Amino acid sequence: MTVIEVIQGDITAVNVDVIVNAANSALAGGGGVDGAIHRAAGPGLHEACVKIAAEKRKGAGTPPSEPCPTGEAVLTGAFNIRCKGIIHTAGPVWHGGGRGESDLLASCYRNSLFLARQSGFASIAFPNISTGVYGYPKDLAAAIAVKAVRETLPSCPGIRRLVFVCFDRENYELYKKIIG
Ligand code: AR6
Repeated sequence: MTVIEVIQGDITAVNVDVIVNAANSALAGGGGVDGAIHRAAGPGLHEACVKIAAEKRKGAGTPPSEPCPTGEAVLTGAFNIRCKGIIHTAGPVWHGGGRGESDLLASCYRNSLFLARQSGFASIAFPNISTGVYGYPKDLAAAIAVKAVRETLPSCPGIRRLVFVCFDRENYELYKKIIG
């Protein structure tokens, strides 16, 4: 059984094996949690993202595939952050719900967990993907996140602890209510 926790705080300071970044499909860096993770990790993280982006673009056909298509996940080192790795996933931009947003958001959680399992990590922390700049309604996103991890964790027995790290009070209250 995996322990699921909810905390309010900064994901760069959470003591887990791997933290998840709400990135963009270009792995180009940005604001919000992505900005906080890049600042805490230092310039090595940017270099790692540039390298992955270059490799993905080189190996692709026409048009070249994005470094991290929406709903998918890639792993880098953690550099100056005190964990073993960082999983970058690109959440969907909210367009009103008719463009597959819920499936794409669930895929972010599922694919991040599969990547953590494949890498042998025993604990993982998630931010509230897509609920900042990407505009996903927080209540809908929280329900999808919890459902996706509850459905996926049984196939990831090595992951013993999962932490939802909520930055804002509203998300924290929503997750507390769902998880109990
Ligand atoms: N720790 C944990 N959560 C945080 C932190 C932090 N230090 N800082 C912000 N959040 P956002 P998105 C919360 O906008 O909506 C970036 O520019 C925040 O309160 O970071 O998926 C990327 O490069 C919110 O609940 O990510 C992409 O271009 C949640 O993190 C784009 O934004 C997600 O907000 C991705 O947008």
